Amino acid sequence: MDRRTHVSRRTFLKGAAATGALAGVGSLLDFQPVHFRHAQARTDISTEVFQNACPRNCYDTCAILTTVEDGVIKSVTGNPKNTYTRGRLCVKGNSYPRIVYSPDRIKYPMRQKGRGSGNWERISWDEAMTEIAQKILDIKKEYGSTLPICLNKYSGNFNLLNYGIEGMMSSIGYTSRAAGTPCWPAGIDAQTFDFGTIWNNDPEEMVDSKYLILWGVNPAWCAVHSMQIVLEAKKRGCKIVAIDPLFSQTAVKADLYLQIKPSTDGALALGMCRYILDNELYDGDWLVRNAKGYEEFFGYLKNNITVEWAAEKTGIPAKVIENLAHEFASVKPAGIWIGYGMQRHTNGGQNVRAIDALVAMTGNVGIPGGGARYAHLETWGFNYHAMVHSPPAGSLGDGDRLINMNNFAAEVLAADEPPIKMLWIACRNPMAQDPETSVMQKAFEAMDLVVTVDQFMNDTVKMSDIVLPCTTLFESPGINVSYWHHWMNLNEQAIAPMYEAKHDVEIAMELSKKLNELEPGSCSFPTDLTMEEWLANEFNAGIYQLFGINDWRELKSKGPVKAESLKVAWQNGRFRTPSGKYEFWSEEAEKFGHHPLPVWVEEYKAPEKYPFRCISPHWKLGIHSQFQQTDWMEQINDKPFVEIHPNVAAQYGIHEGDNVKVYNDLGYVIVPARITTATSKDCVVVYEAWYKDKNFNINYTVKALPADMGSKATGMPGIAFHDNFVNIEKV
Ligand SMILES: Nc1nc2c(c(=O)[nH]1)N[C@H]1C(S)=C(S)[C@@H](COP(=O)(O)OP(=O)(O)OC[C@H]3O[C@@H](n4cnc5c(=O)[nH]c(N)nc54)[C@H](O)[C@@H]3O)O[C@H]1N2
Ligand SMILES: Nc1nc2c(c(=O)[nH]1)N[C@H]1C(S)=C(S)[C@@H](COP(=O)(O)OP(=O)(O)OC[C@H]3O[C@@H](n4cnc5c(=O)[nH]c(N)nc54)[C@H](O)[C@@H]3O)O[C@H]1N2
Ligand SMILES: [Mo]
Repeated sequence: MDRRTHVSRRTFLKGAAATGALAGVGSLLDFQPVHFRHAQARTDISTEVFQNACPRNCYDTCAILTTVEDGVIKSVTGNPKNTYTRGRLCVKGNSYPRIVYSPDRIKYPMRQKGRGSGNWERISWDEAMTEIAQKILDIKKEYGSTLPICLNKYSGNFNLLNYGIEGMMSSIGYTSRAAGTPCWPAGIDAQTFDFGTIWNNDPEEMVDSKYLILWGVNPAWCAVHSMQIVLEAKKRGCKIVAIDPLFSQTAVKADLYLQIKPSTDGALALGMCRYILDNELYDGDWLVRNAKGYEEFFGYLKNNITVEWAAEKTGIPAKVIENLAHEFASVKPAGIWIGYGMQRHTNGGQNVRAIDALVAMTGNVGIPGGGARYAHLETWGFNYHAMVHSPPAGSLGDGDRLINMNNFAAEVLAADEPPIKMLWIACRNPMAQDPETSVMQKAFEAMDLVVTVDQFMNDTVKMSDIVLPCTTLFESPGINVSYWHHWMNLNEQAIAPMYEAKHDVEIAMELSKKLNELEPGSCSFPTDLTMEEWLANEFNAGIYQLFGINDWRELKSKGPVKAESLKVAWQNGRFRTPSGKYEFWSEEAEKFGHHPLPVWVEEYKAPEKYPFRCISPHWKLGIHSQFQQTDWMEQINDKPFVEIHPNVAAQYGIHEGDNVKVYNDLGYVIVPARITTATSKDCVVVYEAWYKDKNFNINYTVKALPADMGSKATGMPGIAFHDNFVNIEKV
């Protein structure tokens, strides 16, 4: 599921010479880029600073300043004009030059003789385009349809122009599409039932919170700029509580850490609600003015929930739950940041609804410093000109065929009439990031042609027939907004494309040219726009008004701009639910097969054979399969590992560094042990990531188990990555 489609179609969609150049890191203190001595001695150097925008699928979506000397990137740093980025980048961002100038980059189009063989040969762009275009036309002839062609694209690059990949597919006819998202859909549906959509307060005003619960979220690694804000709030007297099964780096910094049993967050929130109800600590005025169905919710609490029960479910003592509820309801503004990690469960959506209820019941919605903060798409109202295209005249069929991204492999294999024969993969690494890797392998093996567009030889590229090299953010222009903060960042082209790399939209234009050359009229994707024209076509009056500009070119001198009017979500009390109120009772939820109220839904339990829950959260030194393979990261982080509690390790005779097999019916990984009390006796932890040249992927053990929610907003349910049960043994 792409971010865009939440906004528009809610129903289903959203040079070689410089290799090895020394690339420095901007000073974190004064924002001045570090220059190298040998460079400073020269007098004929042209130095320019460009604005760039980190396009990763990350809360922080940073504004970057890039110093370029004689066409070579010398340093990157955060852009201080964006007060969220505040002049600093994360460890990954600071390492960007190592991505750009990595000797491992895919440099030109290549064809592999035998998928997975490693037997690659260089081919020209023209050869690549001819082979791909011919295959598309052959498929159309054989099946009378382009449905055997399937696109799988997601979050490798959220530059608005990258939606041109979807546009290219639409331009050849009706195709099969990976729909849904592995990321955040259960929580989106939950908030859609409660509020009508997702919309979080400006994270920069979190400094005004008096009480902040970080619930299943790890900003110390996954949103480092927000962690600064959390710490500033703490300095100003805000109490910080972290709720997580793991003693994360975020939890380390909190005033109070509660180690909750995974997937029982709804029980904790409902237990707190019951205490608040019994002690009349709720905000009755707010409820009367703004809420629908709170009486029914109160009735549910009285009949079904007790604090003692919540203590039993969550493993958190009743007294602690009472104290937490008391404090949360007695201080205003109090806010909760609901993470994406906590909703990757079979009851994840319901648990988010229960937390929303706690925030609403205490009148913390619509106020600065408060809120049930999850995400937003309020700044995403672009034209999607690159994305929205009609199929060529005379195309057969009546629409795209949707393949659940969260069960992609099995659905690709099962697709019939017509079957799926060709995959186009861009901004995605399904061989590493998706569940049931062995089934994914089979799906790839069943194809006639797999084309992957990427920068590095990752697990998916290894299983492709043709790989096409794409530019990094520094080599093509773009525009980026965030699903968390309220800024818009322009991305300028800072250097010429490396080697033979092209932007995905340029690749789409090339393919369109070739298709029309071979069969006139077979592709409707425009072929004559410059990248700046593609960019200009994304803007409209609404976006200009929201960001207070008249033309996107102003960003070149002005720098990043912020949508100030969005600051406090739901302040006007007009919710986007069917009733216009905050809905404790949601008929919309009922329509999607859920209880209309935020109720407790039992968590997925460990089967006897596999007693440990394997949590596979996000890692600080990479974002999914990106960054970790670079030289700087490898120096500080050369191998994956499994975290095991000392008692469990003792029971299994495992010592620090021993190789451990983490396995279940689906598959296994063998990784060294790290023994730590950061995890509980019930959980082991393996961070999801791609390590270069290492046969490692925790998703071999992960089942394509759906989360409870996601279908309303994204067309497909989310995925319960953290309801993964395994056993361990020393090998
Ligand atoms: N460095 C870095 N930054 C990133 C990313 C990355 O890979 N690396 N990924 C980006 C993306 S795509 C996303 S979606 C976000 C993710 O951002 P987060 O949601 O912050 O990250 P996760 O690691 O998925 O999960 C956060 C926490 O949820 C906890 N958790 C798991 N199950 C439960 C549960 O049942 N209850 C509770 N209370 N907690 C639970 C995990 O232990 C983990 O500590 O970060 C973005 N930023
Ligand atoms: N076990 C487990 N698995 C998970 C998760 C988890 O918590 N646990 N988290 C899930 C989540 S939240 C998410 S969001 C997904 C992310 O899954 P993906 O979207 O697949 O994530 P990435 O690895 O960030 O990006 C995929 C590829 O895009 C490439 N790329 C970068 N820029 C460009 C570009 O401009 N063009 C093209 N064509 N390619 C580019 C990168 O090199 C990379 O190989 O993973 C999910 N997988
Ligand atoms: Mo994600």
